[in-house]
Amino acid sequence: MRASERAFGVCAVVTGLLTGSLVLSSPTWAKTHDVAMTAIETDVVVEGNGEKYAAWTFNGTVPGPVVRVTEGDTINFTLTNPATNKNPHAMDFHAAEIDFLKNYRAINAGETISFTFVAKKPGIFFYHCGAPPMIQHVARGMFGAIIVDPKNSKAWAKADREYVLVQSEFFKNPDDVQAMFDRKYDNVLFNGGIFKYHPFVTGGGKLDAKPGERVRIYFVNAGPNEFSSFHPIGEIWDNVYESGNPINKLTGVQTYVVGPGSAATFDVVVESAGAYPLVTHSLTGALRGAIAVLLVSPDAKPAPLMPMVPWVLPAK
Ligand SMILES: [Cu+2]
Repeated sequence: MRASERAFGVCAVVTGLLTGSLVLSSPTWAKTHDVAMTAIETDVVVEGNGEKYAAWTFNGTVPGPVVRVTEGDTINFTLTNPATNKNPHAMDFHAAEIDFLKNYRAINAGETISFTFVAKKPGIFFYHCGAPPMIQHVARGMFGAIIVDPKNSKAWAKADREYVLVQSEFFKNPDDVQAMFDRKYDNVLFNGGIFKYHPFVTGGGKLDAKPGERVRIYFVNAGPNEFSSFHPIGEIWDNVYESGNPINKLTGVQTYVVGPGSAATFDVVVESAGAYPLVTHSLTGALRGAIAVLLVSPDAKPAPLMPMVPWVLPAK
C-alpha cells in the first residue's frame, strides 16, 4: 500500500468517527494509479492515404492514451519531456482540482514533473498540454481524454458498447501559429484522423454496434477554438450527460453543443440496422473530416474503446 493510500484510509476512518456514521465512504475502496506519459515530438498519420503530420503528442499518438479511473481514485501522474525534444511541454488534467501554477507548469526537454490528484467528480474530462503557446500545443496534438467512472455503477444505465471520440481542428502548417489564432483550420478531426471512421474514404474505418445496444460515446472537444454541435444523423441521443456526470442527464436530444475544452457523454440506442453518421452539425467541420459512421448490424463484432489509434493503414 502506498503512503497516500494509507493516509486516505486513515482520513476515511477519521471522517466516519467524527460523523458517527457506519457507512463506509468511497475512499476506503478507492484505488491509486501510477500514470506516466512521455511528450513525444513525432510524425503521425492523419489520413487514410498515409499522409503524415509533424505532431506533438503524449506517448506518440493523437489523441494521447485514454486514462480510466473510478470516482474517488488517486492518480500519481508523471510527465517526462525527453532531452531529444525541442520544446517545453506540460500536462493539465480537467479531472483534477489542484494548483495550476505548481502542477501544470511547463518543463523543459530533459526534465520530469510529477503531481498527485484525486478524481473527485465522475465524468469525461479533457487533458492537454498547457505550454505556451498553448493554442499550438493543442493544435499539434497534445490532448486526450480521462474517464472517471461513477463509483455507483447504477447511477446510469449500463452501456453495451463504449467509444471515445475526441474532436480537434487540424492546421496543415504546424508552425503557423497565426493561422491558429485566426481559426484558419484545414480540417476537423475525430481521434486525430480526417474521415477516420468513414468507410467510403480510403483507409477509413467505422464504429460498430448491434441493433438495440446502448452505445455510449465519451466525447471530448479539444478545439483549440471551434465548438462542436454533436448530432447522430438518423437518430436522436437517448441521453446526454454534461461533462459525463450521470447527475447531469438530458433526454431526447437531437444536437448538443460541446465547447472547446469541454466534454459530454452521449447514449444512443439504435433500433434498426443501417448507417448512422455521427457529426458535428457545424457543417464546415463535418464536411472537412468530422464524420464518424456508426454502422449498426446484427453481426457487429466487439470493438476497442478508441479504435485505430494510431491509424491502421490499408494493406498495399
Ligand atoms: Cu506541449
